[in-house]
Amino acid sequence: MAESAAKRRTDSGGSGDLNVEVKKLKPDHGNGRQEAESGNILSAFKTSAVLNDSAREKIIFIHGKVADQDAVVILEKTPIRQDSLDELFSGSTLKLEMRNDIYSTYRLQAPPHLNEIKTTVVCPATEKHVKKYQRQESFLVEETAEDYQSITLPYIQKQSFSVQWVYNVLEKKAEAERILYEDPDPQVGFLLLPDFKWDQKQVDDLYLLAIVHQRNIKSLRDLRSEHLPLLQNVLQKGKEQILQRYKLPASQLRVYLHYQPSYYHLHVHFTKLGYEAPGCGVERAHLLTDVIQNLQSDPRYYETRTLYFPLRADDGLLGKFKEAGKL
Ligand code: GTA
Repeated sequence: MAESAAKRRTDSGGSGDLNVEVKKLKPDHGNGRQEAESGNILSAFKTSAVLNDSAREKIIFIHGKVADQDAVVILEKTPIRQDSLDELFSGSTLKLEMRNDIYSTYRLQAPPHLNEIKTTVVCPATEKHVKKYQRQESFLVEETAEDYQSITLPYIQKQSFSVQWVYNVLEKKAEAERILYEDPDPQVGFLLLPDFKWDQKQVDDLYLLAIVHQRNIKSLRDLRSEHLPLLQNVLQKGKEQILQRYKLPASQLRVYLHYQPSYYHLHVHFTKLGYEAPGCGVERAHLLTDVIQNLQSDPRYYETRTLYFPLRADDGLLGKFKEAGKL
């Protein structure tokens, strides 16, 4: 996140008081009907542990409880927008910290609407969510085609995160107003919408997701040459939409799939090239253009190849690879 981080504020505002306004979302029990309420879900949040934090990225992942339900809260300082600078300079109070020769430092107190904290709440959170956000060592796994069939596939069929949120998006039961584009074709169609990591305030950290309509493609591993029209369509129309809406040409985009993903319904990440999005490293991200070429040269490329990916120390799948003597 180096480029964006450099643009973020370095004054944390001090006390750690949680005085943020959030929309309270009633758990939707899987049917996607969410009711927005005014109020502050975090006023009832009791912190039990900080799972991870980064002073450089200005982000903290917290585990706690809301009533008797486990929850994970992610607080993240957002980048300073260029178009807010005039208001920031004229509408803030400035407190001098020190002055020395030509150098001086201040604490700038910005108007509240220019000093928001992006807040993500996962509630109720499963143990798997808590583990996902916890700081942990990672290990690189080597997965042959046979390992996928005997270790990974049985594991993900039983243990993966629910994809209910994906179905809610596809069925317009949630986030319908956030959808930027839809190609409704059942075979090659997809929806394009902002990833929930992006607050859409600036394009510096642009992050969109393309979620395909086909429901039987779990991940990169399931891709075959028959999926080429789908992948080409996502790449082409995704790029066109981003150029039209955000004036970003394809040369400014990183378009990729994760292997392993967290959610086993095929989706493609579109991020701005200069933004180091979580999970964009070579050990996890596969450029869509490479995926297309690999399938063009070998229709069974992803069925047969050994694939490498990182897993966190207490990931159950890592345990399965260890049990099988693969690590
Ligand atoms: N629009 O409800 C949703 C939603 N959910 C539940 C997930 N996503 C959603 N988008 C919308 N609505 O990019 C997004 C995720 C992710 C993508 C799934 O779907 O933000 P993936 O299957 O390849 O899984 O992609 P991935 O990349 O592991 O998931 P994720 O959540 O991005 O986690 C990777 C790492 O990113 C985490 O370990 C953590 O370090 C970091 N991270 C996660 N969430 C946040 C956050 N809110 N803010 C900052 N960093 C985060």
